[in-house]
Amino acid sequence: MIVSRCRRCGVNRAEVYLAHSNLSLCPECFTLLTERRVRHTIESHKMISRDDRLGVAVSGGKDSSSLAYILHNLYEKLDMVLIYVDLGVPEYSSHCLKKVETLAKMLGRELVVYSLERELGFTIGDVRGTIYGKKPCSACGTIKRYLFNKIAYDLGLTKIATGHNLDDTVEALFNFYIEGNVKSLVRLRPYLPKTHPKIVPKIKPLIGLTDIECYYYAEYKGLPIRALECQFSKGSRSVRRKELLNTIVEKIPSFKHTFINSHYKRILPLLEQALKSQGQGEETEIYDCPICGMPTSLKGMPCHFCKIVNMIKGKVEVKVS
Ligand code: Q46
Ligand code: ZN
Repeated sequence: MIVSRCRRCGVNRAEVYLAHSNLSLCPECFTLLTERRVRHTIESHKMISRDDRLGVAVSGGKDSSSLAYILHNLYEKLDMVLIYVDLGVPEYSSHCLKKVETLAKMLGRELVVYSLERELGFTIGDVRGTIYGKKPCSACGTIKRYLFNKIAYDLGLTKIATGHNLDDTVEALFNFYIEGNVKSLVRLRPYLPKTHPKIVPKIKPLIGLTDIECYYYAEYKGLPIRALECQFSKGSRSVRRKELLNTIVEKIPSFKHTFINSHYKRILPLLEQALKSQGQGEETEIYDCPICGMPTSLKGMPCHFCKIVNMIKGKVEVKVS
């Protein structure tokens, strides 16, 4: 029997094959290299500084759990809290909560839990039946983005780290290219700096790691990760797009890496220039939401979050925070 040895240490048995770089690695070398790659992403984009107070958005999934674990190990002295938004999805949300509680204990880090039901009196399932139709996912994205920012702002945190990885980013870019959504293509970045006093900068340290790399990392480190999927994720467009992109990777292993590199190095600078020459730079006007006071691009109107809350108010009785 031929046992392939790890290409890095040459001693241990290789268990992980990274097709994009044609590397076979043992678990130890794989986890070490993964951490180095994340550190490289963080340093090359100057994502974290010593005096940061970091919020890590956790969901109980492989990506955000790996992210919290890697950040904890790389920056042990950094002030860091985990933030979990409980969406009230039956069975799933309480299952995920247990996983993030275990993770927080394992790391000895504080966990802040925000329950939609407790704080606002509704669950994500109540979004169905409004203009969002049967799938609450796009409203869910808006709600989570708003709440992570609001919670971090209220806690005085200086940055929010999310577990968006390479697969998530390529899927989103692919979608924006198809839609011709130039503004979103320009806005989707590994590091979103502060553009308003109430907007907390966002960082994506896992942007260079694939889904499968995050999965292996979490497995090898024995991290508590959820075994259930959200009931609303079935058949979602983003899942179907990811499946489609994976069929390309079967034929061209480096496809996602090449795609993201071409976008950030070659295409993005041209798109930025084009927008500027049309007088549509990245800076959009920001206004205060008349309901919650948080920043919004909508002049004289409630922000997207408050709009969703108002919509649900028509269906169920909602506590006004
Ligand atoms: S949690 Fe929310 Fe996902 Fe559930 S409702 Fe859809 S977006 S599927 S990451
Ligand atoms: Zn608002």
